[in-house]
Amino acid sequence: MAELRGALIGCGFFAVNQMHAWRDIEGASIVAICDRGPDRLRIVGDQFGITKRYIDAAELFADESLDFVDIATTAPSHRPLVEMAARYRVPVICQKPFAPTLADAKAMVKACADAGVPLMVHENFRWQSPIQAVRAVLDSGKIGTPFFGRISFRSAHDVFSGQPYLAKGKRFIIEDLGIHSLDIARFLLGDVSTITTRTARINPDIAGEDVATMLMDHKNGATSVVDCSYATKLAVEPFPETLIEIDGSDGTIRLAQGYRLTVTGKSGTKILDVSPPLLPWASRPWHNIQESVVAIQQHWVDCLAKGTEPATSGADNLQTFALVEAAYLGAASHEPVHLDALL
Ligand code: NAD
Ligand code: 89Y
Repeated sequence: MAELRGALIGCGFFAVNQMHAWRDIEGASIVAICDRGPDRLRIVGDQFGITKRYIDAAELFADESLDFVDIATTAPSHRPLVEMAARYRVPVICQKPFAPTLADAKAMVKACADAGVPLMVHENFRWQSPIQAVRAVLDSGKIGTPFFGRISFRSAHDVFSGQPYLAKGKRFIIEDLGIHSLDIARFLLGDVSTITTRTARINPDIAGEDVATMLMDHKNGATSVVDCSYATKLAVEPFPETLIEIDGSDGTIRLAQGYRLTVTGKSGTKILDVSPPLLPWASRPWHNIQESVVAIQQHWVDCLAKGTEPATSGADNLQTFALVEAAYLGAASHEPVHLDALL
């Protein structure tokens, strides 16, 4: 099959990982880039040898013949850019958070569905190899039927120096990081019927919440706790590890700090090192996230080749995004929120 021709829109902090990953992936390459900021356009264009550069996404779509577009801008621009891709019938990947609101997210899914255009949200955390290892244990049946889960991300890593906009929004940790943890909870334990949320802001220098604790009822009867914090100072900083506990009818799974996976089943306990590989262009501690970028982008290329729906399609991501919206509603009201009322 001929190599897919892609364009990347948004050449900021995280897009560099996506550009590295596209270089590693077989079957696709980035032929043009776009950023409304000339400096970022030049820096990323020069770093990756891309000569076709656009300041305006409309000109990119009008001039280029593309097999897909990869949107790596922040949320406010996602809806107009995804709808533009749909108008030009160009398959589209969109970074998380998918949109500023659930109403926008639903409109974006509809625009792509109506145009017959594949849409994947770059929801990459579930593609981290330690998380995939947990999923594989569940699939093996070793712990039986899961009835409890805890998905935990607690850190004091300074994320604001690389992503200063995170300090300014009224919404912070649920929309930015918790969205990944909520998606992992869905990936491991299935869709959710009800969520109860408490939040706090510990860091006085930011506008949004930096601590969130969420209790969820999954439709299959399991209960989970999703907790995240950027105000947790630990002896050994775990960023960006997601720690997981799952209890099942026949055993337990523990993904502990240092990528140590302990599985206890009927035949005893096994301890595995599920550390992600350090790719040649990656840097610690981001290598866990960086590897998952390669995995999700390869998944996109495979899905386009086979004509199958990506695991984190726009439609799938509405379920994760609805949890974000429900968490903020519940944090404000101190009441449980039923997901069916939002979807
Ligand atoms: P950033 O601000 O560093 O970069 C965004 C870039 O997009 C900027 O250079 C900006 O000029 C450009 N841009 C914005 N609107 C545009 C438009 N309409 N047309 C062209 N260019 C436009 O942001 P970032 O930190 O790289 O984050 C980008 C997205 O990636 C965010 O949604 C963030 O949540 C997400 N992110 C994801 C992960 C992950 O693991 N999935 C990690 C970090 C960030
Ligand atoms: O933006 C966030 C993400 O998606 O992963 C980690 C992060 O960069 C900071 O919380």
